[in-house]
Amino acid sequence: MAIISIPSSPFDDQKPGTSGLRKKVTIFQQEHYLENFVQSTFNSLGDITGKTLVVGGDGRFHNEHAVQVILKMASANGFARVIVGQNGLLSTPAASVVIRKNNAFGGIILSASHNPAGPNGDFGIKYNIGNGGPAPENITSSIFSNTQTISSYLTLDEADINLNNIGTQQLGKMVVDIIDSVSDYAELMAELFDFDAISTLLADSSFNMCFDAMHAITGPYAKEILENQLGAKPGTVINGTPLTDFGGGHPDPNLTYAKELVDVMFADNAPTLGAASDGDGDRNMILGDNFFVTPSDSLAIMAANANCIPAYKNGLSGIARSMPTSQAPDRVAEKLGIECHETPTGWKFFGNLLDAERATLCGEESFGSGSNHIREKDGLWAVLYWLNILAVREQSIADIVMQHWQEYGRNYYTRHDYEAIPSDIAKQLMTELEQKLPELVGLTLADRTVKYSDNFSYLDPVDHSVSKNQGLRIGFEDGSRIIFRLSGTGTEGATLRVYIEAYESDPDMLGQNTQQALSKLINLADNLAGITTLTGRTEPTVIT
Ligand code: VG1
Ligand code: CO
Repeated sequence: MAIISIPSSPFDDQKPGTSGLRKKVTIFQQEHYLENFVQSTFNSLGDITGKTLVVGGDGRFHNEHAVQVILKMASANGFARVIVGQNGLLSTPAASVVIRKNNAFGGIILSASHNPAGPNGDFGIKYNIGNGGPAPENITSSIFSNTQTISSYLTLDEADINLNNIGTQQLGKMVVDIIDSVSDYAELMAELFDFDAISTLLADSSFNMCFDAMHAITGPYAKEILENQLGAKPGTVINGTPLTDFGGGHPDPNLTYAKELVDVMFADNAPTLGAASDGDGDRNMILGDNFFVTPSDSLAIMAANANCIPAYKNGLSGIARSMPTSQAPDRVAEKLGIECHETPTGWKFFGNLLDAERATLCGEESFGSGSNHIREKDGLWAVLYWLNILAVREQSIADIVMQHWQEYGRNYYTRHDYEAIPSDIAKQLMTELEQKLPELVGLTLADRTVKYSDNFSYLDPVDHSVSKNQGLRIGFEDGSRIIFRLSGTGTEGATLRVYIEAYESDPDMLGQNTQQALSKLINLADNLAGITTLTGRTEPTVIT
């Protein structure tokens, strides 16, 4: 049993993005590539001797190999204990639960989330800190600088351990605890929600539900909680067995990629509730019978109905949303008289607000919502939240949403993604647009007056750190907005995201088709940024 130091040299492409380092599997398979990133992470954490680390991933191709590599390196670097999900599996929210429950020093999560998997797909790795949330920018920048100077890493000259056996094993001087991947998470859900009321709802013969796990990590969690514990009909969870290539699909719960579920929910005699989660279990899509709930509306409605949920019925301290998320939650915060925060994209920016109890609920337009129960977004949690609302209100999802619009007005909202455009063209588009921004203020465009146009910069109210270049915004006097960002999770060329929002309070105008209601702003976005001219694309790859 020897600790060995392996000489290595830097890779120049290990800068963490919105949520850790994501690359093609083939990139991760290069000799020393994963090891360099793991050692650079450990080197960024100060003294780790004697500490506890949590490790797990979404089960995609390369997951198990990566877990074995990390275990040996953790032992060689001095960790005293590593807690691992059985077979190396932990959904992202479950990893956050396990870190918090065990007061671990931190955790490593292996996932490329909603990106496709398999030998030709993507892989990813990220570090979470002791509060259970994604490492903040000071740590991710330090990891990146360490990757640029690394010259060796530490590991053990040892055989792989058996990840299937729940219980304790020894690896060098380090203890490895293999735990059930689901039970800690399921226990926490039972504390937050009214499981009795949800069970009664699910037992009602007129209530049907379909949950699409998209062949990814949420399957075992959803089957245990929805079917075994809450008594949902067997078969409620579809595509519930995790596969290393996610069945060849794109595990992104939206109207385009969750097609099987969408077909079920937009048919005659559709179930009352449809839901899906992503590759690593932190996203959610909520559908009613022939009805789609926009994620931004979902956050607003969850906040407005917090009184239905045991864990939140005593009130919310605040709501936080990412900048491109629609302003629908702001109206609820205003009515509740609570704080409302606008952060850059990515869950890492919510951690400080949650820790300081300045936000209870958080959300992003990208099908993510969560609360102070952990420090990650949480797909199944959101589904249970909606189930709990339905159990209390005994109305259809469409009725609940439409009633919300009647009360607060409707924020029409859409996101247009242009995937895999050449990186230099994407950069040119953003640079030219940014140069134009100062001239736009005061102009009348698409029948609206431009109030501000800038590159969003965030001042964290808790630690006063500043994050610049978080997206180009054009805001109008009437509250409408157009936002442009480049994705920080894609692995092929660049992905341009255009977010468009307009507020409508006229009760007769609440039932329009979203794309039609926003058509003038959509055209304006194309004209201002020259999307068609520069990219040659006449329509987005994905519309959500
Ligand atoms: C996307 C989403 C962002 C989300 C991130 C990670 O980032 O827009 O809201 O936090 O993915 O989600 P980007 O930089 O590609 O826009 V997940 O489910 O990958 O952990
Ligand atoms: Co995810």
